[in-house]
Amino acid sequence: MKCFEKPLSDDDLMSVKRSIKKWSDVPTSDGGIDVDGFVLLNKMFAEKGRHETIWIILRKFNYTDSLTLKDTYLHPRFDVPQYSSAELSPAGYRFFVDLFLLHDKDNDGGLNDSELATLFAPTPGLPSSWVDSAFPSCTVRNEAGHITLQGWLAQWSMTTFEEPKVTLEYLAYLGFESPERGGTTAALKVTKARKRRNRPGRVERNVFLCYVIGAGGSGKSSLLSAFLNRPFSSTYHPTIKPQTAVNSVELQGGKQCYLILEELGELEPAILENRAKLDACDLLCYTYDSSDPDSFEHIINLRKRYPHLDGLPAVYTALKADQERVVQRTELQPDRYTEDMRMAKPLHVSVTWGSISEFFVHLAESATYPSTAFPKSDDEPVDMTNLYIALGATLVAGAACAVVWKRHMAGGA
Ligand SMILES: Nc1nc2c(ncn2[C@@H]2O[C@H](COP(=O)(O)OP(=O)(O)OP(=O)(O)O)[C@@H](O)[C@H]2O)c(=O)[nH]1
Ligand SMILES: [Mg+2]
Repeated sequence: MKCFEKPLSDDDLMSVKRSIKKWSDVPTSDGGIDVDGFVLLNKMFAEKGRHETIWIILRKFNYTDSLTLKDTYLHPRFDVPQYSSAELSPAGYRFFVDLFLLHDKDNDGGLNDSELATLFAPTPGLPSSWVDSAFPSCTVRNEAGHITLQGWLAQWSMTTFEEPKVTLEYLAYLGFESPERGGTTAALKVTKARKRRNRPGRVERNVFLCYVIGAGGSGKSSLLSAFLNRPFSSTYHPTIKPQTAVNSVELQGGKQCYLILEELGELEPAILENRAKLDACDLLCYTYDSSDPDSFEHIINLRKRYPHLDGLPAVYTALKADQERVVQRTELQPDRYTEDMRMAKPLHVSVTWGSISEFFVHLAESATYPSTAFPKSDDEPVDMTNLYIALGATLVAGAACAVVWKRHMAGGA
């Protein structure tokens, strides 16, 4: 139907199957013919001089005369205007779900190396950005270290957000069929332009980018790894190359979104100076180590050096709350510093606490409702911040209070 735009009659189908059988003992089933049968069929066409039939099939699948995929099919026009972003459409997510399930041959909920190899066989290999980031290390894996369906979808959500053209190219290699015959762009969508960030209300996006910035050793990498549900490790490896972690987060009310956490490493100054990079960023997560007196100062210096950071929504976070809290060697203590800006006070969290997952929901909520992560305006009731005061105090009291936090988080949206 696809190739010749008319159905094959039952008789014709029977005779095709019969010819295949005559030539070899490739099995044919009631359902149809398998890959080997199909290849054999084309071989028969070739040997009988029916080359045009083969070319019709190849061209329908977007091959050129040199047997490569058409450039317009691999690289269709797809523009993402400023302040907008690219995301997968429901058809795009459906395609990647089906692809995962098709290739998870052993049904263990993860793609092992050989399953990944067959999945990517029609492509030039893993996208180069995946190789650079040591795929699948920046997303969710199972105990065996294999990417899960959740991680797979998160990885493609991130790729589409960062490099939509790569997603389009792979959709072509992997054989995405648009329901409306429109090509691979039907698997993507462009989000509504996001201009004024501090306008109250929801940002119409499902994929958010959050830069995690703060002093060396404050616990950023550990936060990224907790986001991917990895067990806590006390060994310290300073981050040099930027590092990302992507996962899905369920917002209050059950809606799901994807959150990309990025630690900037030695590129921190270069990225914070780059307007385009900051435009692409949905939220800043400022971190400091509440057990290190010299940690908070880094945030103060950053805000002084890059005043335009204040144009972005931000969440202040005191990490390592399981450790004893010390006085910061800064003129203003973190609570006072944020209070003076009319910002929410730092949340005290620790990756050693199970409640850390609630913090990621808070980040995703802040990215979705960015006006909540800006200084409070005069006409807003100030007691909104009490939520955070309560949070800071109860959390430091110990992990037992994690439940309290949960209740606060639930009540505070
Ligand atoms: N007790 C405790 N230790 C933590 C916590 N989070 C991180 N650490 C430890 O703090 C050290 C530094 O953590 P990292 O996550 O590597 O810090 P970082 O901010 O990524 O550091 P740079 O990459 O150098 O900027 C490591 O030894 C971690 O194990 C925490 O919540 N509690
Ligand atoms: Mg790090």
